[in-house]
Amino acid sequence: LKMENDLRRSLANNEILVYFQPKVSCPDGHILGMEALVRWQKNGKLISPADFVPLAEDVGLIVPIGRYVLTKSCQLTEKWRKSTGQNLKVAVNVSARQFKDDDLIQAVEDALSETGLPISALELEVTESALMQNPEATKKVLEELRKMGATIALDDFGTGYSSLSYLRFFPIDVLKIDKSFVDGAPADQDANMLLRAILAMAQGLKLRVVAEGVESADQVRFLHSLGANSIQGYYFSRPLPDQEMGSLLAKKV
Ligand code: G
Ligand code: G
Ligand code: NA
Ligand code: MN
Repeated sequence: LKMENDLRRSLANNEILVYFQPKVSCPDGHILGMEALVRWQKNGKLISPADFVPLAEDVGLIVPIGRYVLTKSCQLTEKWRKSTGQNLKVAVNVSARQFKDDDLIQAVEDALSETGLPISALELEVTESALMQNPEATKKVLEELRKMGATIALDDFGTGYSSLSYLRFFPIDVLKIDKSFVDGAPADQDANMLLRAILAMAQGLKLRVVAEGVESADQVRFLHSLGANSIQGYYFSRPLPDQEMGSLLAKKV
C-alpha cells in the first residue's frame, strides 16, 4: 500500500521518466528508431518497470502512466525527427489494462495532436499475453489503430503459451523475437535452429522482425545471415535517458 501511494504521487512529482533504447539496422547499426522504456526515479534511485509495472497494472495506475509515456515519447521523437531530418519511429509498450480501461485510440489521437508526431512514426508493442486477455475487443482496437496508420509489434514473441494462429487473427506488422532466443546464439545449435525457424516463418507471413537482447558481434553476424534486418540490445546501446538518446542521434544518424 505504501508503494501504491508512492506510485500514485510519482507522476505529479515528475518521478516517472522515459528512457529510450535504439533499434538499429542489421548489420550496419544505423538508427531506425527507439523503444520507450519507463523508469521510476524514487528517492534518487531508478526502479525498473519489472518492479512497478505489474503493481501499476493491478491498481490501474498504468493508464495515466501509459498516457504520460505515450505523450513524452511522441514529443521527443518529433523533436528528434526534426533535428536529424530522419524518419525515426518510436515504439511504446501498451499493457492489457490500457486496452480495457482507457480509450487507447483517444489517447493516441491526443498524444499525436499535442506533439505533431505523424502516426506513421508510432509503433505500439503488445505482448502475446496482453492480446489473449480479451482477444476480440483487443483485435478491434488494434485494427482501428492500424487503419489510422500505426504499426503493431508483438513483443516477447515466442514466450507465451497461445497457438501461432493468433499471428493471423491479430493485425500484426512486426515480431520482436524475445531475448531468450537470442541469448544462446550462435554457440547453441538449438537456439540457432529456433531463430532460423522464427525468421523463416516471419518471412512467410510477411512480418518484419526485430531481434531483442543482442549483446555480441557474433550474434549480429548470425542474425544478419538469417535475414534479420533490425536489432535492439546492449551490443549497440542500453536504454538511455532522453538527453543521451538525443546526443547519440546527433552523432550517429
Ligand atoms: O526496460 P526494461 O527491460 O527493464 O523493461 C522491462 C519490462 O517492462 C519490459 O517487458 C517492458 O515491456 C516493460 N515496460 C517498459 N516500459 C513500459 C511502459 O511504458 N509501459 C508498459 N506497459 N510496460 C513497459
Ligand atoms: O519490452 P521488453 O520486455 O522486451 O523490454 C526489454 C527489456 O530488455 C528492457 O528491460 C531492457 O532494458 C532489456 N534489454 C534490452 N536489451 C538488452 C540486452 O541486450 N541485454 C539484456 N540483458 N537486457 C536487455
Ligand atoms: Na517492449
Ligand atoms: Mn520484449
